[in-house]
Amino acid sequence: MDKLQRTNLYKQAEEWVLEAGQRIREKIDDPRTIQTKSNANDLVTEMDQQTEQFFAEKIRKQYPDHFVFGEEGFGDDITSLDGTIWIIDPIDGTMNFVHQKRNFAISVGVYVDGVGEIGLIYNVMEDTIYTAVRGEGAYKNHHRLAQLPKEKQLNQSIFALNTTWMLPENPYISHKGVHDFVKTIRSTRTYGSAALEFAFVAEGIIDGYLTMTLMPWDIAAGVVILKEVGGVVTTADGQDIDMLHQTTVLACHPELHNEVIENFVDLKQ
Ligand code: 2AM
Ligand code: CA
Repeated sequence: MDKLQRTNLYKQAEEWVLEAGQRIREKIDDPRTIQTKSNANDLVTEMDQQTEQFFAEKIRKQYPDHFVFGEEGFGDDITSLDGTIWIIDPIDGTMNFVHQKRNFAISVGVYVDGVGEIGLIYNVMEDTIYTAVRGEGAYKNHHRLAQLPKEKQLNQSIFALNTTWMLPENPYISHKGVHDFVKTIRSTRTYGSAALEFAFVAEGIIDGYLTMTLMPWDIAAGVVILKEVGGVVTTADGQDIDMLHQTTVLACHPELHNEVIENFVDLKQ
């Protein structure tokens, strides 16, 4: 994909993301149909489904050779990253959408043969859009985001961290490691939308995000955006991210990455 194709695709993707967001805002106070998926706290609403359908229909009509990889199942059955794939979370932070009617995002990443080319994260109720095209920097509301600062110390850092990773019985990460980590860093935040947590690392208002169970659609856009400002994204133990399956994630300032993995991340499996 050349630069012009990337730019045109980005413009189209942004138009659809903004339109989808507008539709959600218009219906934000409508009665909701709330169902659960993998567990009682894994929520989905008719709005998640309608929004993913909106994208799937637009993409299939305009780009019949592209694939759709989405959370709610209206996309294709994706088993490889070959070709052009739109990796879509129609509402990232569904629990926030349901309980708070804010603090959720539309997340769209476009990958070509496994390379993240375009990322868009739209904080719908705040009407704030984070965007990036590979190699051309990252933007918030079309203003270029600064590169992450050259130096950063862990004891002056804020990390996004879901508080459930602090529970001793969590099946993913050793309690001692997380405990020591939380005591070492300056503070933690939990926003409840992985996409927004990535966007905030890219914006430099938090310094990292450590989490254990994300899906490709939660992170596809965020990876593209964060890399453009010099951030590093791997699994929690420093491996390359697998954009087809559930994964752990450490997304952070490059100065902190090794230190976090070596001193604090002790995975249970
Ligand atoms: P979602 O709202 O799209 O489900 C909350 O900490 C973050 O984790 C949100 O981005 C949420 O995405 C994601 N998340 C919640 N439950 C998840 C699950 N079972 N698998 C993968 N991601 C999940
Ligand atoms: Ca979702």
